[in-house]
Amino acid sequence: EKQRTLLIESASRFPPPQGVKLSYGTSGFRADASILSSTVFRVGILAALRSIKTKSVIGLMITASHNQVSDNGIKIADPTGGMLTQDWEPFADAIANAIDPKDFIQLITEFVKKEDIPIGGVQSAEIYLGRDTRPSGEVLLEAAKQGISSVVGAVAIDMGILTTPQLHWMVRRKNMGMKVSESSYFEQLSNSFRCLVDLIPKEDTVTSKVDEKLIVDGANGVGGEKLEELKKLVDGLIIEVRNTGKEGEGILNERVGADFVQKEKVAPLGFSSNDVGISCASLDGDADRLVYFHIPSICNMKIDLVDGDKILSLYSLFIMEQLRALSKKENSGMIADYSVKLGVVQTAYANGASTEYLKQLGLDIVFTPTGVKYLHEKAAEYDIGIYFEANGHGTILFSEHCISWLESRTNEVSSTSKGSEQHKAALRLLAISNLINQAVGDALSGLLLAEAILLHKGWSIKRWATLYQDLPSRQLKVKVADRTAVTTANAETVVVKPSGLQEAINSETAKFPLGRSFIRPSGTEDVIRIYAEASTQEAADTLAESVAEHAK
Ligand code: 16G
Ligand code: ZN
Repeated sequence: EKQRTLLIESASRFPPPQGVKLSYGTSGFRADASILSSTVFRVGILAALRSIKTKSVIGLMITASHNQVSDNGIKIADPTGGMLTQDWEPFADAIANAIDPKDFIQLITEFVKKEDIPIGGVQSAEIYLGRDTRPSGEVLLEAAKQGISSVVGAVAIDMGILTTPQLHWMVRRKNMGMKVSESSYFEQLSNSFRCLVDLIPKEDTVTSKVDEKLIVDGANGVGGEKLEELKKLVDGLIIEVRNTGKEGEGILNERVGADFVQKEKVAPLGFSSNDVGISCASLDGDADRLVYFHIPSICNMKIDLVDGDKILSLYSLFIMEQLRALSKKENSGMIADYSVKLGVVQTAYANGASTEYLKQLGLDIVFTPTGVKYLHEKAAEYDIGIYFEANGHGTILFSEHCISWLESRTNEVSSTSKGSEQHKAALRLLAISNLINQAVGDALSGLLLAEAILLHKGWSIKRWATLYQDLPSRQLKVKVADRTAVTTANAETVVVKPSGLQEAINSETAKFPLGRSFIRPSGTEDVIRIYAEASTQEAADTLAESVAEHAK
């Protein structure tokens, strides 16, 4: 009863917006910040319930990632640090859209009963709050806090301004019983990076010139400022951060950031012909995406893009090399007694040339629909699962079994095999598991891993970019009244509804050598997205346009 009064009272301070329908989607709730207070308040309540139910810390991140600065959003981190379990999404949608306060209270009452959540019992709730640098973040933070404190026994802990992956990392770590702070995050990343660098064979002759420095575009968001912190702890890398979002440097995500760079294939603002040939990287607004690029010529600002697919390829190659070293018999007699199941997860957006390359490496490749929750879940089925979206979101997951096996490999070595290639390979894989964020894709840890591998291999970004040649591709979107009219199957590669559309796409695609095209409803805006690739840019453009005509 006390709980009920508390909810009614606080809910009245956050009236929901009229005439908008919100959906939790692939990236939580996202909208213009001015209409989000009630949603964030309600998600605060949901997070408290989730925390009581799971007896764990839950995370709430206030961010709209690569969206324009006037937008904001909110996303839940589950106990493992991953995305909110999909069975709670309908409840999130329902409470966000309940206009009448009575309906709202009733939805909560019913859900609490159905899920058997012991509110007001011994189980308290703890929620970690993070936000990016958006000016609307503070007001929304307050709304989240009020939502949380309207559930009896729930406590909000403000972790301050963070990248999305930092918050997910903290939630995961806390629930593993470890101490949590931002400095422990930076320490873990920089220590494991150093470990990888120390394991680089000294005698190896460097075949090509390694890049002297890396310039990073921070999208004028939270990532740049965090990278400035992190780089102080990292020896052996020269990193120059641009678009840090400091006064006068530019606007969040406006012609900057990983999303812009990957979609437009041009250099972000703040880069000029002085940067030709230098290794560059771009983060998105909340630093959970990473792409690399270099500017090949002073004539224009077109870039040679190293996207998520190529980052995935670099990681895969390096991990395969380590696994191969581990399974080699050496004099020590130490042999791999278990074969590590390595898998790669991509989406339909993966460039066809990347998939071809990975196949040639002999890798097991699977496809899922777009959205981190799908890729992550699939990757978790392997001993080592690597997933990436072409847009630069991805990470590497290590199973517990694999980690303990690697640990035993490194511990039980006799003096003769210490320093052996096998021993080093196991140490490298362990360092990777510590460096790369196990909760979610993380641009900062991803960047340190890419840099460590490049140093190890003595590769420049130009060398990396030539691993394979991307097929020319084109992305378009068409605005539609109802994007749910289109449904797809087979990891979004086949249109199911409306009927006949897939046949039309097939006949367009057949006209072009190496042609491939698919359409899907966006999970984040009211559009249908079109992707096409073919052997030439003109062909990819034409294919995309003709498929778009059918989608209208
Ligand atoms: C969100 C997803 C991202 C996906 C993108 C697609 C998460 C954390 N983020 O940003 O993975 O690539 O949506 O957007 O899942 P779209 O559906 O509008 O094409
Ligand atoms: Zn993001």
